[in-house]
Amino acid sequence: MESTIKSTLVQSLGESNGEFVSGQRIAEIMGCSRTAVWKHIEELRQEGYVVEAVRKKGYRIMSSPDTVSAIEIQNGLKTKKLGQHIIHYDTIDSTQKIAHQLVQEGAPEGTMVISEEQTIGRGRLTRNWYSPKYTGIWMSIILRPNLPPVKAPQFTLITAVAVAKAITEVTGLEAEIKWPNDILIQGRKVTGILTELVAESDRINAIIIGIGMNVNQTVEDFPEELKTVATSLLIEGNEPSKRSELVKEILIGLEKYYALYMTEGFYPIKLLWESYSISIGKQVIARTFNETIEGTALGITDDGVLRLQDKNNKIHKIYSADIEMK
Ligand code: BTX
Repeated sequence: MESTIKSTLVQSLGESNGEFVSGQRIAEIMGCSRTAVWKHIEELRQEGYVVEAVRKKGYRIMSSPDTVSAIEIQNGLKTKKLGQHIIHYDTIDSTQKIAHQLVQEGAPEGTMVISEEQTIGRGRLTRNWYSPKYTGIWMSIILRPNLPPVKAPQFTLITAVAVAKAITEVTGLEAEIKWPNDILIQGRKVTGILTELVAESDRINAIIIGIGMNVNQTVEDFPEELKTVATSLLIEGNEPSKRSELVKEILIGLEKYYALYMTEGFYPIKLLWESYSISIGKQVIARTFNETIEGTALGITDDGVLRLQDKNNKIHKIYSADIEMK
């Protein structure tokens, strides 16, 4: 089915909040005959929607397939920019790679790439990100803030707050942030964030925020080397979650915190971030590019840089590192 027809149909049924919508009404909204409406409903059913049809009452959607298609995400999405333009794949090598291409083509702020599966999902440095089909959220969002490039790392922290909040809103689970880019539940990684910068001399051209979230995997679904370090929302909460709902919450939160940051600076984000942080006040080992420092994580600066106090009471500023909790 053509995606605009499908989108109008799903939206007109969705906006009735579980009430029946008559075939006549749908035909008016869509500008087609009632027979055509019936045909489109049949096509929706073939794509996994459960649609109830009752004579003289009309149609209503009982359940939608768990995809992260643009239609599912945009249905009822209350954002101004983020996610208003979505490119959805069934399978792709990496959504970050596609987002970089879109940036070069001039894609507007808020453009998002999402895939049901990634075959070469990327982590930081040269690491891989395991992104199996239909069970997680693998997405990249393009932002174009008018800021100098040094501000880019703060976007990892803004995103972490939006993601942690979305997890709690949708599942009730408590997510924690480990500086700078891990979201953990019960000490295991449920989400990774990869912030990449495209800069022109002294200005940001674009920031590409990659989010990888494990949603409906079971322990058996993870490869051996991840079984003890990774987790999913299903494993932690014993209930499957609808991925499109989580994506919507992430987009709403990210738009809100991004706007807050652009108007009031990093300080309010810092406070929110600290409320989710598990590293602060703890003994940690920070492995930076060229050294390993052990000490107490004191907190983050007003710029989002980690402050670490070693055993000689020297305070180090850590801009980028892997953190191990002791
Ligand atoms: P990171 O470098 O902090 O974490 C990568 C490490 O995390 C891996 O070396 C591995 O040990 C572990 N890992 C790999 N896959 C998973 C997983 N599914 N769950 C938990 N742990 C895992 C984190 O990098 C940033 C990840 C961003 C991923 C998104 S997905 C959408 C976008 N497109 C893309 O290619 N990457 C980003």
